[in-house]
Amino acid sequence: MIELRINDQVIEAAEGQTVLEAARQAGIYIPSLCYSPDLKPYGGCRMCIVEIEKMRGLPTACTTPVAAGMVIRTETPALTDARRTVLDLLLAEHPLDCASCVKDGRCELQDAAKHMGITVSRLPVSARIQAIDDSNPFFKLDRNKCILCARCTRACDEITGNNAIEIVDRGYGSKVGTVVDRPLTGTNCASCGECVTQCPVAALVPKDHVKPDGVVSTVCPYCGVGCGIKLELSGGKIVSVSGDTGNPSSRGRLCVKGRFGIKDFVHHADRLTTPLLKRDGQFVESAWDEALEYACSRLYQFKPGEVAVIASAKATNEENYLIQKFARAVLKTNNVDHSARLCHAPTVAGLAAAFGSGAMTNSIGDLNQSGCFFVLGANTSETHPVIGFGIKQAVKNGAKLIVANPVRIPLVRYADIFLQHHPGTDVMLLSAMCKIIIDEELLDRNFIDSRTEGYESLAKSLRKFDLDHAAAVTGVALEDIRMAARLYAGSKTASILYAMGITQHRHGTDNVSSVANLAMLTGNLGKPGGGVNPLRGQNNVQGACDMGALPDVFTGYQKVSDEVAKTKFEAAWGVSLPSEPGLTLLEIIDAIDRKKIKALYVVGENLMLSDPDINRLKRALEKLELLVVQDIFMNETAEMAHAVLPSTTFAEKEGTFTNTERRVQRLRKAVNPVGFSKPDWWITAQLGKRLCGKGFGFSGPEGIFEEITTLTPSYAGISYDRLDQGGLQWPCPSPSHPGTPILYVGSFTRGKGVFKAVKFVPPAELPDDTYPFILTTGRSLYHFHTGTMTRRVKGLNALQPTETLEISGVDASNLGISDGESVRVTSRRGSVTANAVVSKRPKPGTIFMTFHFPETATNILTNPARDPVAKIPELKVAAVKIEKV
Ligand SMILES: Nc1nc2c(c(=O)[nH]1)N[C@H]1C(S)=C(S)[C@@H](COP(=O)(O)OP(=O)(O)OC[C@H]3O[C@@H](n4cnc5c(=O)[nH]c(N)nc54)[C@H](O)[C@@H]3O)O[C@H]1N2
Ligand SMILES: Nc1nc2c(c(=O)[nH]1)N[C@H]1C(S)=C(S)[C@@H](COP(=O)(O)OP(=O)(O)OC[C@H]3O[C@@H](n4cnc5c(=O)[nH]c(N)nc54)[C@H](O)[C@@H]3O)O[C@H]1N2
Ligand code: SF4
Ligand code: SF4
Ligand code: SF4
Ligand SMILES: [Mo]
Repeated sequence: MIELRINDQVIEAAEGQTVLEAARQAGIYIPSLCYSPDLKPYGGCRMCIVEIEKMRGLPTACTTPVAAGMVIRTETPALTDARRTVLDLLLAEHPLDCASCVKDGRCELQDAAKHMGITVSRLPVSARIQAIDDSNPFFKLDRNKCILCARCTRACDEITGNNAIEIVDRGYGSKVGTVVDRPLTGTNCASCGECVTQCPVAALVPKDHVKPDGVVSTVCPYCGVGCGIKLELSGGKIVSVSGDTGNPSSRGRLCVKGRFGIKDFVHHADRLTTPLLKRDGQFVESAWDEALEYACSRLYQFKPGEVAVIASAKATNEENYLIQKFARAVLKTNNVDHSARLCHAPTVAGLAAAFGSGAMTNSIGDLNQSGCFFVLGANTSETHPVIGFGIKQAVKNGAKLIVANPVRIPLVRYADIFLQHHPGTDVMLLSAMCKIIIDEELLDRNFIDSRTEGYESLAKSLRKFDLDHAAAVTGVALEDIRMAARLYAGSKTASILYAMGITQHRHGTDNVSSVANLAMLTGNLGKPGGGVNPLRGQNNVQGACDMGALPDVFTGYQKVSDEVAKTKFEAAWGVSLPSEPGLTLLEIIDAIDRKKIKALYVVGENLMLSDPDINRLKRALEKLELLVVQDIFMNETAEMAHAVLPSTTFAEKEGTFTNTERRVQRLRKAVNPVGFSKPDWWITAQLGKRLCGKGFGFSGPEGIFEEITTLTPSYAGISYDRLDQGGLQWPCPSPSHPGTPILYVGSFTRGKGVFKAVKFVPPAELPDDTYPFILTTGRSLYHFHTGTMTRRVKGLNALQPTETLEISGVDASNLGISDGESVRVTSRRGSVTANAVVSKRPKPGTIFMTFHFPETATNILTNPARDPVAKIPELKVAAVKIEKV
């Protein structure tokens, strides 16, 4: 700390701070307009000028670093005069209708004018009127109110990396512009609203602003980034959302879904408000007591092997803990699984084999220390947008980027190398990279010798590996693979980020092993900026796995087949437990189809749209004697249920989520439950109490969390009290442990990391004469999975109203299909109809669809062929034909 003097007041400041920051910290107001703590100093508006002894002129406080002994004055006649001139110019162009402006009371121009006692400009007021851009459904750009501070354009550049807007033209004509003056929605604007947050005036404002009367800090319910959000409330309802700058994972950043996609679904009229029981094919409303009694009396009739439970990656840790406890302790079955099976099951299996545990090794915050990113099978800027911001920033600051994806995703714009390989050929691609690294001796000998085992078997397996064959199979030029290998291995630190393009294959576990091989060969583990980073998908899929909502493990991946673990849980729960691992999600469906499993309890998962081969799934579910679904909406799965139990959303409950970087974070209740809906933990506890009597007498999530920590070594040191100070990353074994931002520093969970020789297995279906195209599936920025939440958000529907089948220009013209035309896609399992979009994104021969639209149920087409280890289905490759309709 250093001392300086501002207006005769001695203040302390940290070295590296600017004069403006030091003054603000000491409570001294210096008017400013272009300054934002989130952006690089700019010195553009010249409102924050100060006088500094021994310095010439009037330097801007926002660009001047503090120095020991500085003597600064912030209010002198010269300063007032210069600021007045700036304000005169701005106010001459700015309508002075403060009283009717949505920014009244929160406007930095108003603050500055008030501070100076100014209400009108001394200059003639301009009569210029500029058109308003209200193309975006969530916010509008009114250039009449713009003061050209460039905070929005800098945010779009420095924070999001999107560069959808910039200040164009100079002098009087300068304005916030877009590419060829298009409306914002016609640009690559991602509707994240970071620009809106930055605007100091009312030039960029949300369209439906309501002044909040309260605010609650919690966590975004969409993806695994786990951004901190502030729910802003009025009259007991959410009216807006802002980013929580104190959250270490997101530091205030949000994407469109977190910022604008919440209130509409939470307060939607379609929310389930009361339990429903099916009578003569129709749902009738029922009281909780009756519905719970029905579910329990029916569940009671089945033997342990005849029931299964699906937990929810959308629900809290506490809820998932209770769900698996209910399955194991009450129903006496390990048949409990959840959507992680469709998602990162190969990660859990493959990384556990290589390292001893399977989770993201590094933290979101250390990505900026990476010299090179290898993003494969992940569309980060659309599916983990706030992590995408970080990658784009790092690349702008000099980091290298390799993208491997059959589809030209938005990140490719920033990539040094783009490998557009055929779907399902990642083992070939990664093996080729490993081979090149070994042959060219680009490996980290030291790391291999001291920290790993099995290198020889990998090296041996690659000795005869044919690189030209790999190029042919992947469809990528060998030179490009070579460049990628050299770039990745040649960087001081390199970070692999991967997701569903790697896992959702019948060889998903092999893919993950190959990724682990590559990272170990180059010593990219256990250090900042490195790592193997599986980006976990759902808001709490990491937590649902940690809580043992899986058929083979209790909490913290303690095996159900391990006598010691079983005995521990039996003692804690006071019951005897089954030791045979249960069935996985698709095995449960198989067993239902064979009428072996007769009753299913589904919490927060919409199987009827998210599982592969829906036609067959539907036939299976129709055979169930009992289907109980617990959800916030009547989804396609709930339609088939005998009983539907209404639960509350994240905004109506307490608990914890664990995000992709293993950070356990607190949720806080912001609004009251709608109707008679109840939090999932309460519902499951009621079922447990009625069926078993003991072990479910919790009065709230905190008590459940305490039980979790006593049974789960990696969570043992975490408590609600500690979480109130900010999230903690597991492993956190004791109350004084600070949590673990980077895994495997010094050693792996299993001691040494182990290489695995991997053999290439092609996808289960390859194109042939009847089904000549490969369908690959995934996500778009604006919708989430089966759409129950985002399809109920008006603005998100406006941005993406329907399914789009993306097809390359070559394929479209061969088939005579034009842009926007309706086509029928058929696989061996069924057909759907969708609108074709002729697109530069997919590789010729490959088409891309999402699975966000019930009216176009893409999973009718997908292949249930599954990975022998992780049992994940091949959602990323199905052979299809396309016909005009
Ligand atoms: N907007 C939005 N965000 C989400 C979600 C959402 O539904 N919507 N869901 C969340 C969840 S649960 C998850 S799991 C994540 C998923 O996040 P991602 O995995 O990033 O998303 P996907 O679109 O499923 O697939 C990623 C990419 O894999 C590519 N791909 C297809 N086949 C192959 C292949 O064979 N090899 C390689 N290397 N790539 C291939 C696809 O072209 C696609 O770009 O997103 C999370 N975030
Ligand atoms: N073709 C294809 N299929 C895929 C994928 C793919 O890439 N391609 N990806 C797969 C992947 S990675 C995933 S993760 C799955 C996702 O599959 P699902 O998990 O089935 O998809 P969601 O639509 O997220 O369903 C979550 C359900 O939880 C409900 N919900 C939300 N909050 C709560 C809550 O607090 N409590 C309760 N009880 N319910 C709640 C929602 O209304 C919704 O019905 O899809 C898989 N399916
Ligand atoms: S909403 Fe986001 S992407 Fe669009 S202009 Fe603003 S900052 Fe840029
Ligand atoms: S729109 Fe707002 S943030 Fe952007 S330049 Fe104008 S005043 Fe500044
Ligand atoms: S990046 Fe994910 S967690 Fe963050 S706001 Fe967007 S959807 Fe929510
Ligand atoms: Mo997922």
